[in-house]
Amino acid sequence: MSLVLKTSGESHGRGVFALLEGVPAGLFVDLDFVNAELARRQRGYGRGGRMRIEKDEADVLSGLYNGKTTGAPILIAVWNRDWENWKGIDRPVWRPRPGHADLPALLKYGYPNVRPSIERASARETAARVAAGAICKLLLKEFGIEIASCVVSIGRVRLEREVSFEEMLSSDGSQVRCPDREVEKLMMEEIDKARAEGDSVGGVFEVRARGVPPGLGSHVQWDRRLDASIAQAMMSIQAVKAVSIGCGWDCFGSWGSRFHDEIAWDEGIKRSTNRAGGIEGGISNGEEIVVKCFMKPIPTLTKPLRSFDIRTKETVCAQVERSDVCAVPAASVVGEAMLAFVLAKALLEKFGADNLDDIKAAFDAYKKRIQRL
Ligand code: EPS
Repeated sequence: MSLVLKTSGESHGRGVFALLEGVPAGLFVDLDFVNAELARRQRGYGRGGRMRIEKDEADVLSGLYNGKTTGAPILIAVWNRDWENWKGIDRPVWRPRPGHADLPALLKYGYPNVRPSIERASARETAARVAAGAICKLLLKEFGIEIASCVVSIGRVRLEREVSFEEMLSSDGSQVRCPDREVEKLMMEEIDKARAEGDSVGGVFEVRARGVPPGLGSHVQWDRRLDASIAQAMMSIQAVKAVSIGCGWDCFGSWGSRFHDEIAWDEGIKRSTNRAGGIEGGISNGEEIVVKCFMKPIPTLTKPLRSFDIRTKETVCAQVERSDVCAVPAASVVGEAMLAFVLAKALLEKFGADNLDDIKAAFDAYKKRIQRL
C-alpha cells in the first residue's frame, strides 16, 4: 500500500476535504498541530477578504481510534464558513480570466459558464492538502525529519543571501514569511504597489527538509525518482510554474566542478556543500532537501486583462472576482505540506507501511547497516 492523497470540495461549497490513505497505525494525531498548520496557511500579507471570513479547522471524520491512526483511510473536512453566504445562489461568470483554469476547464467539461471551473481550481483546495500534510509531518517527526519554508522573492524584490534552517523556522514571525526584516519590508511595499495598480504579484518560495535519511526514492525507474515526485507535487500547487532542486536554476551557467558536491569520509560521510539539494540520482543522500518554486502572479486582476464574453463573443475585460494580490507566503506553507506528503510516501515505501513500531525497527536497522559502510 502506497500513501495516497486525494482532495475534493469547491471554494464556496460546503467545505474542502482530504482523503489520506496508507498512514500506518499507531500515530498520534495532534489536532492542535494540524489546526496550527491551517492557521499558518491562512496568514500572509497580500491575502484578500476571504481570509477574514474563514477560520480553518480540521474535522477528522474517520481513521482514528482514541486519537491514534488505525491504518484505515483518514477523511478530513475543512468546512467553508463562506458557504453560508453562497448556498442556493448561482453566480454565473461569463468572462474567463487569462491565466486561470476558467476557459480550458469550460471547454474540456462543457460547463454552461465559468463558475464550476473557478470553484474547483481555486487554491481554497490547498487547505485540505495542508491538513493532510500536517499528518504527514507528524509521521516524519517520529523519524527526526523536519520541514521548513520561507519566501525568497516577491515580484522584483529578492532575498539575495542563503538562510539557515533555523532562520527559515523563524519566518512564521514575518507577514510575508521572509526571515530578513529589511527584505520583508521591501516585499510588503511591492505587494502594496501591485494592489494600488489593480495588479497581482508572484514570487519564489523555498522549502527544506532536514533529517531525511539517505535512500528515499530510487534511480531504478523514472517514476520512483524522489526529485521527480517532488517536482510533480510542487507543480501541482495552484499557480506554481517552475520547480528547482538544490542550486538548480540558480546555477544554470556553472561548470561541473562548481556544480557538484565533493564527498569526504570523516567517521561518516561528510560534505561541505549541498548544491544537489539533498538528492543524487533520484535518491536522497542524507543532506537537507532543498526545493524552490516559482508562483506566477494570481490571474484575478482588479484592472483586468482583455478576454471575451462566452455568450456574445464580444471583447470585454475579464471577470473581477474577490481575490488575493499575492499568495506566495501561503503557497510556501502548502509547499511544506506537499514535501511532507512526498517524503512520508517515500519513507513508507522504504521501511514498511502498516505499524509505526515495525517501521521504526526497520528504520533503525537500516541506519545501523549504512553506518557500517
Ligand atoms: C481564490 C480566490 C479567493 C481566495 C481563495 C483562492 O477566494 P474568494 O473567491 O472566496 O475570495 O481567498 O483562497 C482561499 C479561499 C484559501 O483558503 O486559500 C481563487 O480564485 O483561487
